[in-house]
Amino acid sequence: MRSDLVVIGLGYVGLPLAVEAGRSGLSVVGLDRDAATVARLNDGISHVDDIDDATVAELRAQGFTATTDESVIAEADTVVICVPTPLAGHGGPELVMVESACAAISRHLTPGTLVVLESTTYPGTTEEVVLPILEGSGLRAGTDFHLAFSPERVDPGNKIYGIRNTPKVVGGYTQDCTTTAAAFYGKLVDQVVQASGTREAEMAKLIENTYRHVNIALVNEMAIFSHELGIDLWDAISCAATKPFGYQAFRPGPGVGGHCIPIDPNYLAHKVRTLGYPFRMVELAQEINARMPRYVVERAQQLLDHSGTTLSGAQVLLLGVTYKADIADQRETSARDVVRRLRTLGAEVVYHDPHVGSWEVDGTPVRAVTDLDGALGDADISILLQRHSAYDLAAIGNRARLLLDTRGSARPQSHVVRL
Ligand code: SAJ
Repeated sequence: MRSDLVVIGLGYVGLPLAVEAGRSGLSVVGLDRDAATVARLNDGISHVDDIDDATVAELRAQGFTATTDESVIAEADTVVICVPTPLAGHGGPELVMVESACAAISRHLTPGTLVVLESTTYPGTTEEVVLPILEGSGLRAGTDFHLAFSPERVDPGNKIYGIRNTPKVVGGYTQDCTTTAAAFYGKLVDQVVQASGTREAEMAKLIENTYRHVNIALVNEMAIFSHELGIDLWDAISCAATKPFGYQAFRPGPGVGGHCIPIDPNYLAHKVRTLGYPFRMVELAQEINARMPRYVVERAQQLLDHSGTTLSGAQVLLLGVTYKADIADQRETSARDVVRRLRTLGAEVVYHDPHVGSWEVDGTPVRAVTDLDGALGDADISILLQRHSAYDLAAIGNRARLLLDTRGSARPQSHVVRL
C-alpha cells in the first residue's frame, strides 16, 4: 500500500517528524533497523523523551506502522533519513548508518520519489555521499527522483518550539528538488525556508550550533580569568543581557554536553581540514569547553582546602548529571568527566538527579542518593551541575555545608560559591 512518507530512523528526530506528519494527515510508515524499537512503537510505547505513549497511540490510530522491512520504501512518495551521525574517530561524522539507509533506498527507489537527508553532517555529504549511492539504483537525481537536505531543529525538552512552529530549511540538488521538498514540508510546518542548495542547508545547521559552541566557550574562558580577577562574571553577563539588541547571553557551565553542540561543529572543522588548514575557532572552543569539568574540580578542591578539608577522601555530592536541565538525556554530559577527575583525586562521589535513577561512569556505578536533605548535610561539598527546576536552590544553599554552583543560580553566601 502506498504511503506519503517513510521515515528512516525513529529516534529523537524521526519519531517527532512521523508524529507531525501523521497529525498533518499524511500516511506514514516508520522504518528502523532495531526490531525492539519497532515492536515497542507498534505496541504504542515511546522511547523518545519528548514523545509520550499517548502520542504514539494517536499516531498508530492515524494508521502509522513501524517496520524493519525496507521494501516499504518502494511504496513511498517521500523518504526522509533521520539516522544518527555520531562523531567518528577522524573528527567527522560516522556516516555508516546514513550509507546503509541510502543503500536500502537505492534497492527500492522508484521514479518520482523525494529523498531528504535530515541527519546532521558536514557540507557536501548529500551530493558527495548520498547521491552516488542513490544513483546506484540506475535513477538520476534531479531527473528521475528528487534529492534534498533539511537540517533537523529538534530541541529536546523545548515545550514551546516543535516541528510545526520551527521554520524548516530545505536545500535541493536542483531548484526543482528544492521546490518539491518545500512542498512536502509545507504540509507539516508553518514556515519553509528555501536554501540555494544542499550545501547551504547543511551549512545552516552547523552555523546555528557552532555559534552556540563558540559563544559558550567564550564565557567559559571568561569565567576562569574573571574569578582570578575578582570579577562576578554572572552579574556582568546579567548586565550585558539588558542590551536589547546585538547581544545574546550565554553563561558559563561545567562543560558542554548533548548530541548537537559539542558534536556538530566538529563536522565543519573536519571538512575545513580537507582544505589543509584548521577551523581554529571551533578547535579552540572545543579545547576550552572540554577543560571545564577539570576546572570545576579544581575550584571544588580550592574550596575544600580553604575549609581545611582535602579532596582526597572527601564526600562530594553532584546535583544534576544530565547534559542540560529538566531532561533525562545524558549524552556527552560533562558530569561524566567531573566524576572521572574526582575519582582520580580520591574523592567519594555520590549524585542526585530527579531524572536519573541509576548511573555509572566507566563501568563503575555512582551511588544515587534519594534523601537530598540528608546528602547535602553529609557531603563535604555539593556541586550543582544542572539547574533542574525541581531543585529548591534556597533550601539547597541553606542545607549544603559547602556548595559550588556551576550555573550561577544559587544566592551567593559564605559557603555558596558560583563558578
Ligand atoms: N550550555 C552552557 N551555557 C549556555 C548554554 C548551554 O554551558 O549558555 C551548555 C548546556 O548546559 C548543555 C550544552 O551547553 O550542556 C548544550 O546546551 P544547548 O542549550 O545548546 O542545548 P542542546 O544541546 O539541546 O541544543 C539544542 C540545539 N538544537 C538543535 O540542534 C536542533 C540548539 O541548536 C538549540 O539552540 C538548543 O537546543 C536550545 O536553544 O535549547
